[in-house]
Amino acid sequence: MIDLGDRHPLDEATVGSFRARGHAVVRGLASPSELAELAPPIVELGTTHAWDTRPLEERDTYGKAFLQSFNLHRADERIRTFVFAPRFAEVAARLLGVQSVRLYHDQGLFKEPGGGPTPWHQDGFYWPLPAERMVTMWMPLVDVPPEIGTMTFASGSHLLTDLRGTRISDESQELFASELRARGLPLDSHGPLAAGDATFHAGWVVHSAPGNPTDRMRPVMTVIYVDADARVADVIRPGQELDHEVWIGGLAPGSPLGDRRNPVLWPV
Ligand SMILES: O=C(O)CCC(=O)C(=O)O
Repeated sequence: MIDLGDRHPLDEATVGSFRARGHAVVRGLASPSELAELAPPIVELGTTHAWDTRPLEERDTYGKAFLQSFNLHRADERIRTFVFAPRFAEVAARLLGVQSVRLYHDQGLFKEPGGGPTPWHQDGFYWPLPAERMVTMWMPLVDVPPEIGTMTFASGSHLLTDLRGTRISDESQELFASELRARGLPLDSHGPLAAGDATFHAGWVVHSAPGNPTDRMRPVMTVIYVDADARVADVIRPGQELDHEVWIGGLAPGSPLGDRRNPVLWPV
């Protein structure tokens, strides 16, 4: 029985890179034998539980970027093992520099054959929480060669915090592209990733991903972590209402998070 309960070595350079650039890669975070057991249910439910399964050509830019499925850990014990992995959560806590992290939510992000690019955006736009205390783990479940496309990050953009962008769309692409050009921030990616490698990105880092011109699906599983002591934002902004309701149960502004929806994943 796989439990992913051990600690993964993390060097200071990786932590330093995350803090300075807003993203880092952690190679070999899950092993091939672990993924052989845990990835199949994610790959299956990531498509059958996707919220928008209309044909690609009927979807907007956001919808074309990926099949998106939420909180799959509730549907399958093996996916729960993956999402609740102390090994992954401990890395998230160390990168954030906090004692303890909770689950915000998980999501499958499957870029389909012929799927479109993921426009530039900041995740924090959607989150009714302090995004500077949040991090996403993004783990491909198959090897991801350059032509399928991993993410590109505007290094250091997380330090600018809220750039007052907009939801993921053609508009966010244009807005951030010109903002990044004006600021001259370096654009970095981590090259090809193997199944079980993971990138971690900060809640305010501006990021994007190219489209998938191949005939292969790009199944990626993500887990979003939040500092366990973080409180609900004082103001729930337009664009955050859905997340506020669905992921934290509409808790009042300024409230601490609860264990039922947002369980502590580290320490166990
Ligand atoms: O998977 C992608 O294409 C983009 C993922 C992303 O934007 C995220 O995880 O915040």
